[in-house]
Amino acid sequence: MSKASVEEIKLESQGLRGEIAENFADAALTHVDESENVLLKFHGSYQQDDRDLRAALTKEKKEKAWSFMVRSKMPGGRISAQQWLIHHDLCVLSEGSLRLTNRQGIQLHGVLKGNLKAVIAGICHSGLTTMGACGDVVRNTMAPAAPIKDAARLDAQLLSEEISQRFLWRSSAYADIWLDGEKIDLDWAEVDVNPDVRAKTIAKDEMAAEDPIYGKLYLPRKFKVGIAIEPQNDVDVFSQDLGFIPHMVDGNVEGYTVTVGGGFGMSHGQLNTRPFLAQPLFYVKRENVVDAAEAIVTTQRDHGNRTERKNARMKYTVQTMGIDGFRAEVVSRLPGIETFPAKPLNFATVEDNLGWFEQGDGKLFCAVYISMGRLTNREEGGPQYLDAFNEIARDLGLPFVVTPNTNLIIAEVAPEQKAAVDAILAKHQVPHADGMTATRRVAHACVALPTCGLSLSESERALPGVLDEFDTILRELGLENDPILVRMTGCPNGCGRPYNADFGFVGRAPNKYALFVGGSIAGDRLAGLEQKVVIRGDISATVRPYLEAYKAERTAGETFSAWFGRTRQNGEAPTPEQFHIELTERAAKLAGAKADEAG
Ligand code: SRM
Ligand code: SF4
Repeated sequence: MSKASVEEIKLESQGLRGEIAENFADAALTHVDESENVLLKFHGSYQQDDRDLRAALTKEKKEKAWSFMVRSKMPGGRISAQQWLIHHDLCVLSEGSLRLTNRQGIQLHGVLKGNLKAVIAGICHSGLTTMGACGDVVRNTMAPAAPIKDAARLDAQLLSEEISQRFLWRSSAYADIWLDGEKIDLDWAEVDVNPDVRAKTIAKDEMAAEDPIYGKLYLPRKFKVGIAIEPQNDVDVFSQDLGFIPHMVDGNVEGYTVTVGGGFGMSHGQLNTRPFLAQPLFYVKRENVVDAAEAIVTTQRDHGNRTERKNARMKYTVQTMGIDGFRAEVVSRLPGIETFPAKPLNFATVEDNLGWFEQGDGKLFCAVYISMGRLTNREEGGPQYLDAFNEIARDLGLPFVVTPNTNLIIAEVAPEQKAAVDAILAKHQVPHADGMTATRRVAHACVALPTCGLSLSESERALPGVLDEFDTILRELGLENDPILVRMTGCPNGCGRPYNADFGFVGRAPNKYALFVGGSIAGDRLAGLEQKVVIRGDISATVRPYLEAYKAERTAGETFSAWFGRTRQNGEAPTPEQFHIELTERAAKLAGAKADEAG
């Protein structure tokens, strides 16, 4: 679909309504038109087909095995026990698993067309929403996962809810199509939510003729917001279009440093597309933060590229305008609001802290490792994830938090409930992360096959096996406790955030990955393309020399990221421009060269 046509579909959609309702009313249709699929994304769903079956069905001249992915949106990943139970029950209308996403949402896959309305309505009745989970709008706002009750974290969560509320799209289409026009109060979470900012599905009486922020064309492209608290960068703030980092004065949040222009999508070999890390824009006082967000979003709305979707993300707008030009434009949209120079930022890790911790209010939380974020009941002794969390929600009434590394936190645990939580986890064979290598604990893969229509290779189904191989080498070298960030994606779109990892595997064909090395466990440095093609079977042999060199050359306590920066990058992280030159030169050098030549 050409870019112009997406813009046209939005323009003519009458508030993102299109003919979705008509398509869904027609039970004879197994799937929807492509233009309705474009609009459906704004409602939080993607039409997909089972790629495992595609070739056989094509051969048999049968139509694709169509279904829908549904994405729930939860600012800061917060979900109450009741909301969890509803999601759990909705599994029966899907292929049977819940997939935690690395933007702290939840996806159901394999929902048949006839069940989509029930699933979306069910999620809304739980008090969450799918509205704006996908599409050219502000997506789920990320916030630090750990439910620690300190001023910084409480404010970060509150801010994520304020941003979510401000940037919901305004049209009755959502309620009309999925909820029979009914208005539903959305209760984002039960954990420390300020009642004043509880979001609402937009009802008819709140309708504007045209969306007050998005207009008729919405944004040129998806838009992602994350809030991080130093030194833990769990939300990967530099990968976000828009990031916020709080600054504390006398124990309270005085304001936030604002970063702009991060984003990871790129296309192999298309040198006008590439990942960027966000740059500091300015610092604003707390009371002005959401207005500053709106000024940035509307700057992107008005200046983003609407003719070429590949270059439509805000990262390109920032590059085109220059950070100073972009800042000047944003500031001009903030009359009467003072902005200040950004504060220095210092992050140490993108990891989740797994295991039991105190919340600071007498209660505890337990962060549980979930392999690739996929919650199923594994057979034959594997973890019964679905049963375990269902039981914890149902019998103990405890809420959860989805982390940006697709793990799950059991929150608000009273000390006397700890033993019961541990017993349920043990009963359902949910492993504690204690014995795992530090690399496995932080690794992530995007969904890819069989549901993702864009995947070029396996990712979620491949990384566990790759990690087995990493584990063998790491244990052999005595590096099992060194956090080395390994991320994988099934295509260059970068959903698994591979471009700032120590090792990023980016799918380019079945069993073939481009290898990026040299990002940072802190999430603040881009990796460079090291090898254009690594065959799946050669991954061990390819990474071993790096790990051996790290083992031999590292100084006491030096992380892999720090070692790589010191020895391979002259102690300097590559700037985005250097990364681009690297990629360009290497890509040129590699053109026509042997597939396994190092770039
Ligand atoms: Fe993503 C598209 C899955 C986080 C960059 N992403 C997709 C789609 C919807 C495929 C499609 O367009 O048909 C994937 C659905 C697969 C499936 O079957 O479920 C998909 N993305 C995911 C998730 C589920 C991966 C995961 O392992 O958790 C994440 C959902 C997050 C959420 O709850 O909203 C997910 N996607 C990301 C991230 C990471 C992040 O946001 O922190 C990125 C890189 C950061 C960025 O946006 O730059 C990311 N996804 C993309 C892109 C490339 C965007 C670009 O600027 O070029 C696409 C393709 C597109 O938009 O055209 C994409
Ligand atoms: Fe699909 Fe590519 Fe995203 Fe993986 S990175 S989920 S393959 S779009």
